Amino acid sequence: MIMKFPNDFLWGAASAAYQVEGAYNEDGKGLSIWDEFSQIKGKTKHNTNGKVAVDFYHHYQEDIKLMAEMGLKAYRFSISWSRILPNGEGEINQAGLDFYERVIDELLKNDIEPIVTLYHWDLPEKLQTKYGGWENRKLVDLFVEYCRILFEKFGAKIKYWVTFNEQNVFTSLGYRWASHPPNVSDTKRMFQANHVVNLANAKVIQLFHKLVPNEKIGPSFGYGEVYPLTSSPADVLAAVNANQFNNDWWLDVYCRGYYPEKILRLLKKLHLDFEITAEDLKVLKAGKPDFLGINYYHGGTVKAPDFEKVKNQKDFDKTDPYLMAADKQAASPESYLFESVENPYLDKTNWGWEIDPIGFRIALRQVYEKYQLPIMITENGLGAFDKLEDGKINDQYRIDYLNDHLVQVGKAIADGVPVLGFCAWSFTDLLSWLNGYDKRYGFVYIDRDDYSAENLTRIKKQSFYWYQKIIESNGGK
Ligand code: BGP
Repeated sequence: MIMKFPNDFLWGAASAAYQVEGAYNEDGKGLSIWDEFSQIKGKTKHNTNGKVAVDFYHHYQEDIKLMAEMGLKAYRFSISWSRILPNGEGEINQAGLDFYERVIDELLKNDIEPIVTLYHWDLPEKLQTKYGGWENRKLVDLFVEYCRILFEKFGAKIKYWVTFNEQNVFTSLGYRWASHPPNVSDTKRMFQANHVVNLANAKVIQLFHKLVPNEKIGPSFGYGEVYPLTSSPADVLAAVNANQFNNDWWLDVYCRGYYPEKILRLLKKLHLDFEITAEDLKVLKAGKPDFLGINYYHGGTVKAPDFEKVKNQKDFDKTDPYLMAADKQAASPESYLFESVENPYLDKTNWGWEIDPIGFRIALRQVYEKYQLPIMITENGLGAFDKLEDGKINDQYRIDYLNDHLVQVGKAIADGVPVLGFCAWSFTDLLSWLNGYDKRYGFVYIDRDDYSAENLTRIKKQSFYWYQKIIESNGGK
């Protein structure tokens, strides 16, 4: 790769507490909704869970030593709310704060910039059972209080903070598709929970700007550019709709403080709307981020919806589709806007995710040109079945994938997009939320399988040495 990256470019890697830490009930940690959800049979592959994960909790020094050896400039990790506040509110667990302080200090000692995510999906279980989780506005203040503790404690040490990781993903999968906690499948409830998260995001940003005025904060969004299947104007319009529904629905709120009007009107028509007060609008407008975190894996392709098909949906009632539909999913806003199709030009990973490096450049251009905020790439990487052979892992496919994506990041920078850094997903192998431990992402192999966590030995993959060279040469010579 021969690209020009800024001199202070943050070559990084990313992870999340539940996926790496383990020690799920040690040193006073409370349970999270993921600790509970993973107990429900059949929800995750082989019923895997994060009880041990890759035991970063006890291996953090060893892992940070490897990061330093690689030359990593930044490490993005998340803080587990229930390690700080076992009940989500009330008494602070000092041992939890101490753990993160040790991690942060160890990173700083090794000249690695810590990038801290405040919420990567592991809500304290008590807040779900006591208040009903994100559907309840009470969560806004509780989240702000939790963050206040962290800003006061670590504000002087951390330059980059991420509010919510992929709000689009955890609200959809958790409240609409019941494949994440809290295991709900109700589209209306999803929109309600999503609005509460938006308020929490904006309020925390406001607090941050008051308490830590010199540093930066923003959400990490799971962005995917949506293409039209053909150049037929109806398909192009469908892609405009899909981009608004899948991307602007969140990014407009983060960056402009309001929801896209077209989607709001559609939700109203489908009785999927939610309460937005005048005060809410003020809050959303006042909580603008300093940068946007972008997680990029893949985009999508759409064609114009077949309205005849929509009308003929089982139990569809033209006057009141939401209330009359026996299956609430029949009131699908997407079916009025676009129909998702396969892209005939793109290959896929073993897990069926399209591989689209040029889409990355398009995404970065679109996001920057629209919102004019610096971008931190907070995730990008390839999940694969890696094989340990003669003590080595030759993951050339991962090198190719990352190289192709980084080339496009370099081109986007040359196009004029201010990209602050690139956090590969991930540094070590870790738990994939639903796929267990055999979908591997790391530069460092962790010797464990789905069923046992016996040795957890760390082994550097081929890609480790490749990324080391990329960092050393600031993008390659
Ligand atoms: C993102 C999440 C990460 C990570 C990644 C890979 O959506 O922010 O936490 O898990 O996707 O996903 P998966 O593990 O499903 O392959």
